[in-house]
Amino acid sequence: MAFHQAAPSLGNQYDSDSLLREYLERNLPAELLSRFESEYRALGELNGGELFRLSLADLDAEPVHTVWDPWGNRIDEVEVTEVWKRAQVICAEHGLVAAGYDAELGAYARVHQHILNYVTQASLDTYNCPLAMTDGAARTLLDSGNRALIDHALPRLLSRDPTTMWTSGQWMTERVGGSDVGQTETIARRDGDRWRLYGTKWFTSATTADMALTLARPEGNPPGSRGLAMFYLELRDEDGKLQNLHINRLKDKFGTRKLPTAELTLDGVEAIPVAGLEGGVRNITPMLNVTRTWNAVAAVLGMRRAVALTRDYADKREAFGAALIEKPLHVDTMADMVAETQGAFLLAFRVVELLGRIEAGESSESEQLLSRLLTPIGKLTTGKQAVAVASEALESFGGAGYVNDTGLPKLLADAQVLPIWEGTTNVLSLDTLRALKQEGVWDAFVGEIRARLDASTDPRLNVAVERCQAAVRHAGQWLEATLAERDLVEAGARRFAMTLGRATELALLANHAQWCLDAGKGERGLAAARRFARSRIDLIEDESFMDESRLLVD
Ligand code: MFK
Repeated sequence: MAFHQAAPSLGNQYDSDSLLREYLERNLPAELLSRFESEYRALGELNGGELFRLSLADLDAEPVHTVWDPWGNRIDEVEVTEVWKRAQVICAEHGLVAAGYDAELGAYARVHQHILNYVTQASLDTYNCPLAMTDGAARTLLDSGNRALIDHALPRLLSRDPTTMWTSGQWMTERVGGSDVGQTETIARRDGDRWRLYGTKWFTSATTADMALTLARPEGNPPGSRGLAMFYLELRDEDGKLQNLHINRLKDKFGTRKLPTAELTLDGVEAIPVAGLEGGVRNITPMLNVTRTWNAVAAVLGMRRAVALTRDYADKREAFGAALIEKPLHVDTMADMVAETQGAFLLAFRVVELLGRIEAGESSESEQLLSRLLTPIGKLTTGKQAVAVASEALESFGGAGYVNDTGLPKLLADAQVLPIWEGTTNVLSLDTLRALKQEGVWDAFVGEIRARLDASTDPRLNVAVERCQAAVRHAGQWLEATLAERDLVEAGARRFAMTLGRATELALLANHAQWCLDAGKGERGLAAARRFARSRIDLIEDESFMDESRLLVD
């Protein structure tokens, strides 16, 4: 009989994740872990089993936009896929958004929420996008202090009942401005005591939302981001019809194809100013910081999925007389993927921890400053790692990794959005510099690194400690020397931000390795820290190197 290769499969995505379980034992109070562990395990089972199979069976399905009904009425209905219908129920019932606001969990609400996220989403076809935006909208409304909107929308956004839970969109991108949001052309016009919006939104996720936060310029306001206001709107009227809003088309994207991202025309849609009639970009930044945190966790859960599939296949696939797992070169390649994934995990969850502590009112000033810096750094660093690890995972399957109906190319296509949306790597590198303008941010960062390295005392961790210290020292010197030189600091911003990101991951890995050694968890953490230490941490180059950039591109 002809040979047929067994496909990769997954087990329980909670039980098989030793880093996750170590992290929880270390960071979640025992009482909370024992309360939630069975839920994590059940979701991990669903994720690696039934939902994984469903997502493969549903691979070709895509959202369908129906513009007209049979009688010529414009309806703009969007039918989502089976996985998304299932995801709506699972995510509401398990409180994927609500858990982050569970006051009873105090500073741990965000960690609990993002563990739920991490153990479910890899099989849910980018349903984390509407969850992230819903969470961001809840945070932004709360921060705005707009009592009427909070009372009206929050119970719906935080509902655990799939029949009543709302999701929110985040409509910021226009034809003129994806990164440079200040160019927004949408106009807000008074209509009696109401406001109506007129304009086109070029990328909007997800069109199935119930409400959205968006930016528009009240007529007569000055240009630029300060002249924008943040508006709240509901997409449908009481009869469920889109109100003065057209879906022009769904985007034909490289990845995240289950996510109905649309171009919209706002043709007088009624909207409510959330927090005054200016300062819209500043007012919407809580949303950006929440969704950037989700982005970092999305990167990590995607990397974890890529590694899990690669690892399973290494047992099943034989070449040159043995299973791939017996091949030293394959093992070396996979070990790099694992070390990158573990570093990214610890950075993403550090960002999550800080968010939870701040929101619970339990953070120090230094933690608040650190959070402002690590949020963009976490997003930009993990986004790039996710693409690299997904690409390596595809290669580990040889030709099968390049064949669409194996479901494997989707890993890469879906990862590729992570460094793009919610701020590209370069925009977030500039945001890192913006964050560092605030006094005390650099000291907070250095303090975090020092504390992690001081606790990493095993001599086998010296390589990690020394390389991390050297990278942070170099980054500090570079910042001091170039901060006054606008072009130079901008040119080096990505190298600088990535260096901070990789150095933070290394410090967290070393610290985690030490904990594992002390807690009798073995030497896997040690191996991850030592391997990561040997990758490039310090990416900063000198002025003459940077000067040659233009020579190359002209
Ligand atoms: C699965 C996980 C994720 C799923 C979600 C996917 C949803 C996808 C939908 C989207 O992709 S939505 C589009 C996302 N778009 C962006 O992320 C925009 C990227 N561009 C930026 O982030 C720019 O840096 C920015 C638009 C913010 C620049 O705006 P400005 O107005 O030209 O810059 P400016 O003047 O420095 O900042 C305005 C104010 O905001 C300043 O405060 P003040 O007015 O008090 O001076 C800044 O300090 C403040 N600010 C900017 N970024 C901030 C911030 N404050 C806190 N945190 C930040 N990150």
